[in-house]
Amino acid sequence: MKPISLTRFLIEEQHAGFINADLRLLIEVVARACKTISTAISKGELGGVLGGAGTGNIQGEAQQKLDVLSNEIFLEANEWGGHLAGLASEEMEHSHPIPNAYPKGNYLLLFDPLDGSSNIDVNITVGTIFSVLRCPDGITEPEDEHFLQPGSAQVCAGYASYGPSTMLVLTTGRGTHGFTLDREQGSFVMTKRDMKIPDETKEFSVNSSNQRFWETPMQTYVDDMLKGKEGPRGRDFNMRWIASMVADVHRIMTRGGIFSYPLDSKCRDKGGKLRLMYEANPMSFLIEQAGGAASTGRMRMMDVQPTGLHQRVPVFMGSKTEVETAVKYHLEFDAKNA
Ligand code: AHM
Ligand code: MG
Repeated sequence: MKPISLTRFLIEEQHAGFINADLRLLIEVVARACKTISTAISKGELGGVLGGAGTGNIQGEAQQKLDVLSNEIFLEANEWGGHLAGLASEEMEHSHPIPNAYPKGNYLLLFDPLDGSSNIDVNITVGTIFSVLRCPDGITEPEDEHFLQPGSAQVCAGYASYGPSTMLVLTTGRGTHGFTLDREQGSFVMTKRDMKIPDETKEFSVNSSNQRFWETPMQTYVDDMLKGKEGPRGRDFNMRWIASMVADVHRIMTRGGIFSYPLDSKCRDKGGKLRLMYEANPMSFLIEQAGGAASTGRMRMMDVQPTGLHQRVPVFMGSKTEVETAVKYHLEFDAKNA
């Protein structure tokens, strides 16, 4: 079958009644913004976009020039199209309602414009993550509280992975599909329809330099994997950690595995390291739609009722059986220590 473009895929989804014209436009605009970010990243040092911006975001993290630039690209691209009521980003303390000068739509867009920022300056894959929610009925000027909907309310989620090739991976609730950027044509082309994550895996992804800070059940879970064939898991495991969630999740989306950023004593007060609304939830939606599972270690990620725009959570996602195993370690520990 001849590969189809993202545009054709979306138009066909619209004609079949699965998405409406506004959501189609929204996804097209997001894809265009990702292309612009991809172009900036691919220029590397020549584009003058590497290095620190000299500013910090609300979460106390030093911003890179590309964090700031990608955030501006997303805001600029999405403000005027008439498909959104508001936006929220990792890089902005509060949500951003669409200015009155522009037409307004019914969707809310949340995004991490440049995920894996620590990898920018070393030419390793980074990404953009986004999540789309409906604006509650009757609200024309959404505030932070209107974004606080569980992941199960998402109507669309996706990420762009800026690696050796740029990919856009997308779900609107009917499977997860991958598109590769054809730079000569300037368009995303479907290269993976209906991605499926293998249920079982022998590969885990975690920053094990944090091991001594983890909770006991996480320590036991990883110890048991490291014991390999001779241990309780009865098989050898491999480990990968890119420190770009998009790149690690994309590998898992392609060949299976479990990605984890667990609770540890350094981030316990904050609830975890990764952010629920624009990192964990959109990735969970994509993973579940590809047959995988996503959990906090104690409950389904997409059932978490959010309490803050920048809320953090522990994360376990990927191959279904492996995520269930990780959750079992946590729940059994909790039951014994109740
Ligand atoms: P960022 O959004 O500020 O880039 O932070 C999120 C990133 C994830 O992409 C990645 O999985 C994690 O932070 C890496 O953390 P660490 O440096 O602790 O390994
Ligand atoms: Mg991030």
